[in-house]
Amino acid sequence: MERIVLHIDMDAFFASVEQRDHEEYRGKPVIVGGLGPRGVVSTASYEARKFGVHSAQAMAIARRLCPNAIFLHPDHARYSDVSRQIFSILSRFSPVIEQLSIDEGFLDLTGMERLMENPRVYGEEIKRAVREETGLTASVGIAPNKFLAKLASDLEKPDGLVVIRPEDAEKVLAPLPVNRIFGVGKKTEARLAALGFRTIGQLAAADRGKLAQALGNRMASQLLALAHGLDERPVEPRRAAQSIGREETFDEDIRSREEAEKVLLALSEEVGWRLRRQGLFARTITLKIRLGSFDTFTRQQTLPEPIAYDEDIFREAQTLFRAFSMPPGQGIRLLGVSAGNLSEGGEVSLFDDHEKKDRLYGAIDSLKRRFGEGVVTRAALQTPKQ
Ligand code: TTP
Ligand code: MG
Repeated sequence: MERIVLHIDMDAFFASVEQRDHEEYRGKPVIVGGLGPRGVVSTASYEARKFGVHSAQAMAIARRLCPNAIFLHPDHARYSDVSRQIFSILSRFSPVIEQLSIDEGFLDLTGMERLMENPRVYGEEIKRAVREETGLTASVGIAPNKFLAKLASDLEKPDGLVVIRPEDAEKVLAPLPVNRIFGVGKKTEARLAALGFRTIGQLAAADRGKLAQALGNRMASQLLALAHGLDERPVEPRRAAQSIGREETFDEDIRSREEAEKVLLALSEEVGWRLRRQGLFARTITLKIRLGSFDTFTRQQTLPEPIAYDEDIFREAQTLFRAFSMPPGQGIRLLGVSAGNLSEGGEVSLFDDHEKKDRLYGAIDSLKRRFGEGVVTRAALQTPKQ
């Protein structure tokens, strides 16, 4: 059966919330992200993007490109509230919603033809409801599957609405670069370029046997299907988790930094395992420290790349911990590590870069599934207590 899938993605989400809530920021370049020396841009308003500022860029570079921008620290709690409001609006328009991240999701509109005049008008109604009730603009794509719907929502950002009809899919795809296919990162792009494929149209016309020889059967078929605009993945109703965290309170306050780092490693491994089990990646790592005095501190780092491996999570938690200056004479009562700003990273790591690590973690995770979480831990945790 022909499906109708709608993808909606808020425009410059964090920055737009800030501009909505502060009249004096409107029409001006606004950059949201980590403001410390290792800070990374979470997002930039469209006014700031004109200067070349973009998500995941080092804040130091953004400052150089656009020194007169308004620089803001992200207020995740507020963005999460707005996100909840958006998804509750969307739930009036389809019973089947898959939330992909804080500001984007898929709606399955298949079978709802009688409820809507036509998909475009329905898309306009959804955009209007979101705008009127939240004061924010969104971009919408409507197509016969997820791949095309997501691609469509991006084509006329911001405030866009693009419908790709099944019969137009290949025509729309043909001129686009191959990296518009999800899962095609820098490495796959380079491999495809070496084979002479730069556009999706060129890839669609590729000889299957030759492609399989170069890239393996599985990847060749996946790429070819997508290049022809075919994607069978269903819209799977679910709510994206906002964050995944683990914390531990100690019977006796911890006084050695080394001891604390061992706990952080264990917590990072648990968080990593939970992320990977759900196919999620995180762009923010938060460290929580509660002292013997019950004073509680959180420190947060936003990252250029989404992560899910234990060692990456631990590295961030450790860096945050080392930068934390402990008030003298205090012990640590509780430590916590949490991963936020979650996205479905499965797509990002589908093909390249992570293959080796994915195999390693695949093995570790399958042991954990079979024998319980405690079965595999790192060498550093097994050294006897001094
Ligand atoms: P996106 O939807 O990727 O970006 P955006 O909404 O800011 O801009 P647009 O969709 O119009 O291109 O991400 C949604 C939010 O997630 C974004 O506002 C901030 C956060 N985010 C990060 O913190 N780090 C990142 O690297 C990215 C891409 C997004
Ligand atoms: Mg967005």
